[in-house]
Amino acid sequence: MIRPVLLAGAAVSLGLALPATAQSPPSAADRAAMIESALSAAPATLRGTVRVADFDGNVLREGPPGFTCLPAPPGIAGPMCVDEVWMGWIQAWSKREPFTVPRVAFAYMMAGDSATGGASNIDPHATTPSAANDWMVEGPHIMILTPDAASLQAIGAAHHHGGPYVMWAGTPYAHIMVPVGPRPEQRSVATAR
Ligand SMILES: [Cu+2]
Repeated sequence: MIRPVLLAGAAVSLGLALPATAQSPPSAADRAAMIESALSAAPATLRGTVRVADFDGNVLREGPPGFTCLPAPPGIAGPMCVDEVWMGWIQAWSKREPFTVPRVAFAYMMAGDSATGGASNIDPHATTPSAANDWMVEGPHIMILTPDAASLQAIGAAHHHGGPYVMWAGTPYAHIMVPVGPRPEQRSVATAR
């Protein structure tokens, strides 16, 4: 479950096309809800200790260097736990800045995308499903960044065979998606009349 109202400020700093809202420090209940959302993305091996932050960079729970879990942003993707390289990737993606993958890097989305989230598999900046943008609501998955363009090419973008595939191929934000759980119901696409 996601709570978009709580995360409206976060969406603004993520660069999503949502109306700006006044920022105030999250209440204790909001913090608890964000932590619960963020930790739903963690594998059991990290859940007990991992750092939790919001998209404004506020640390909601301290943890060791390495992974940071983030709550689900409203309307896109889902909660995720990312390493340091992926943190830089999120910044670059949200600000539409260049990004060069320095090394293999990992992210967990063990809760999958939010039912009201997901992403276009081809357009890194699409914010809603369309008939043309191959919108995906993925189930539980792991995400891998690699500087190896040949590997991305070999894996390819086709995502209906159950195995790994590349999201946002041919962009600076290309990454490997590794499904590890059932794919949920997909969002419906608004059609023009
Ligand atoms: Cu993902």
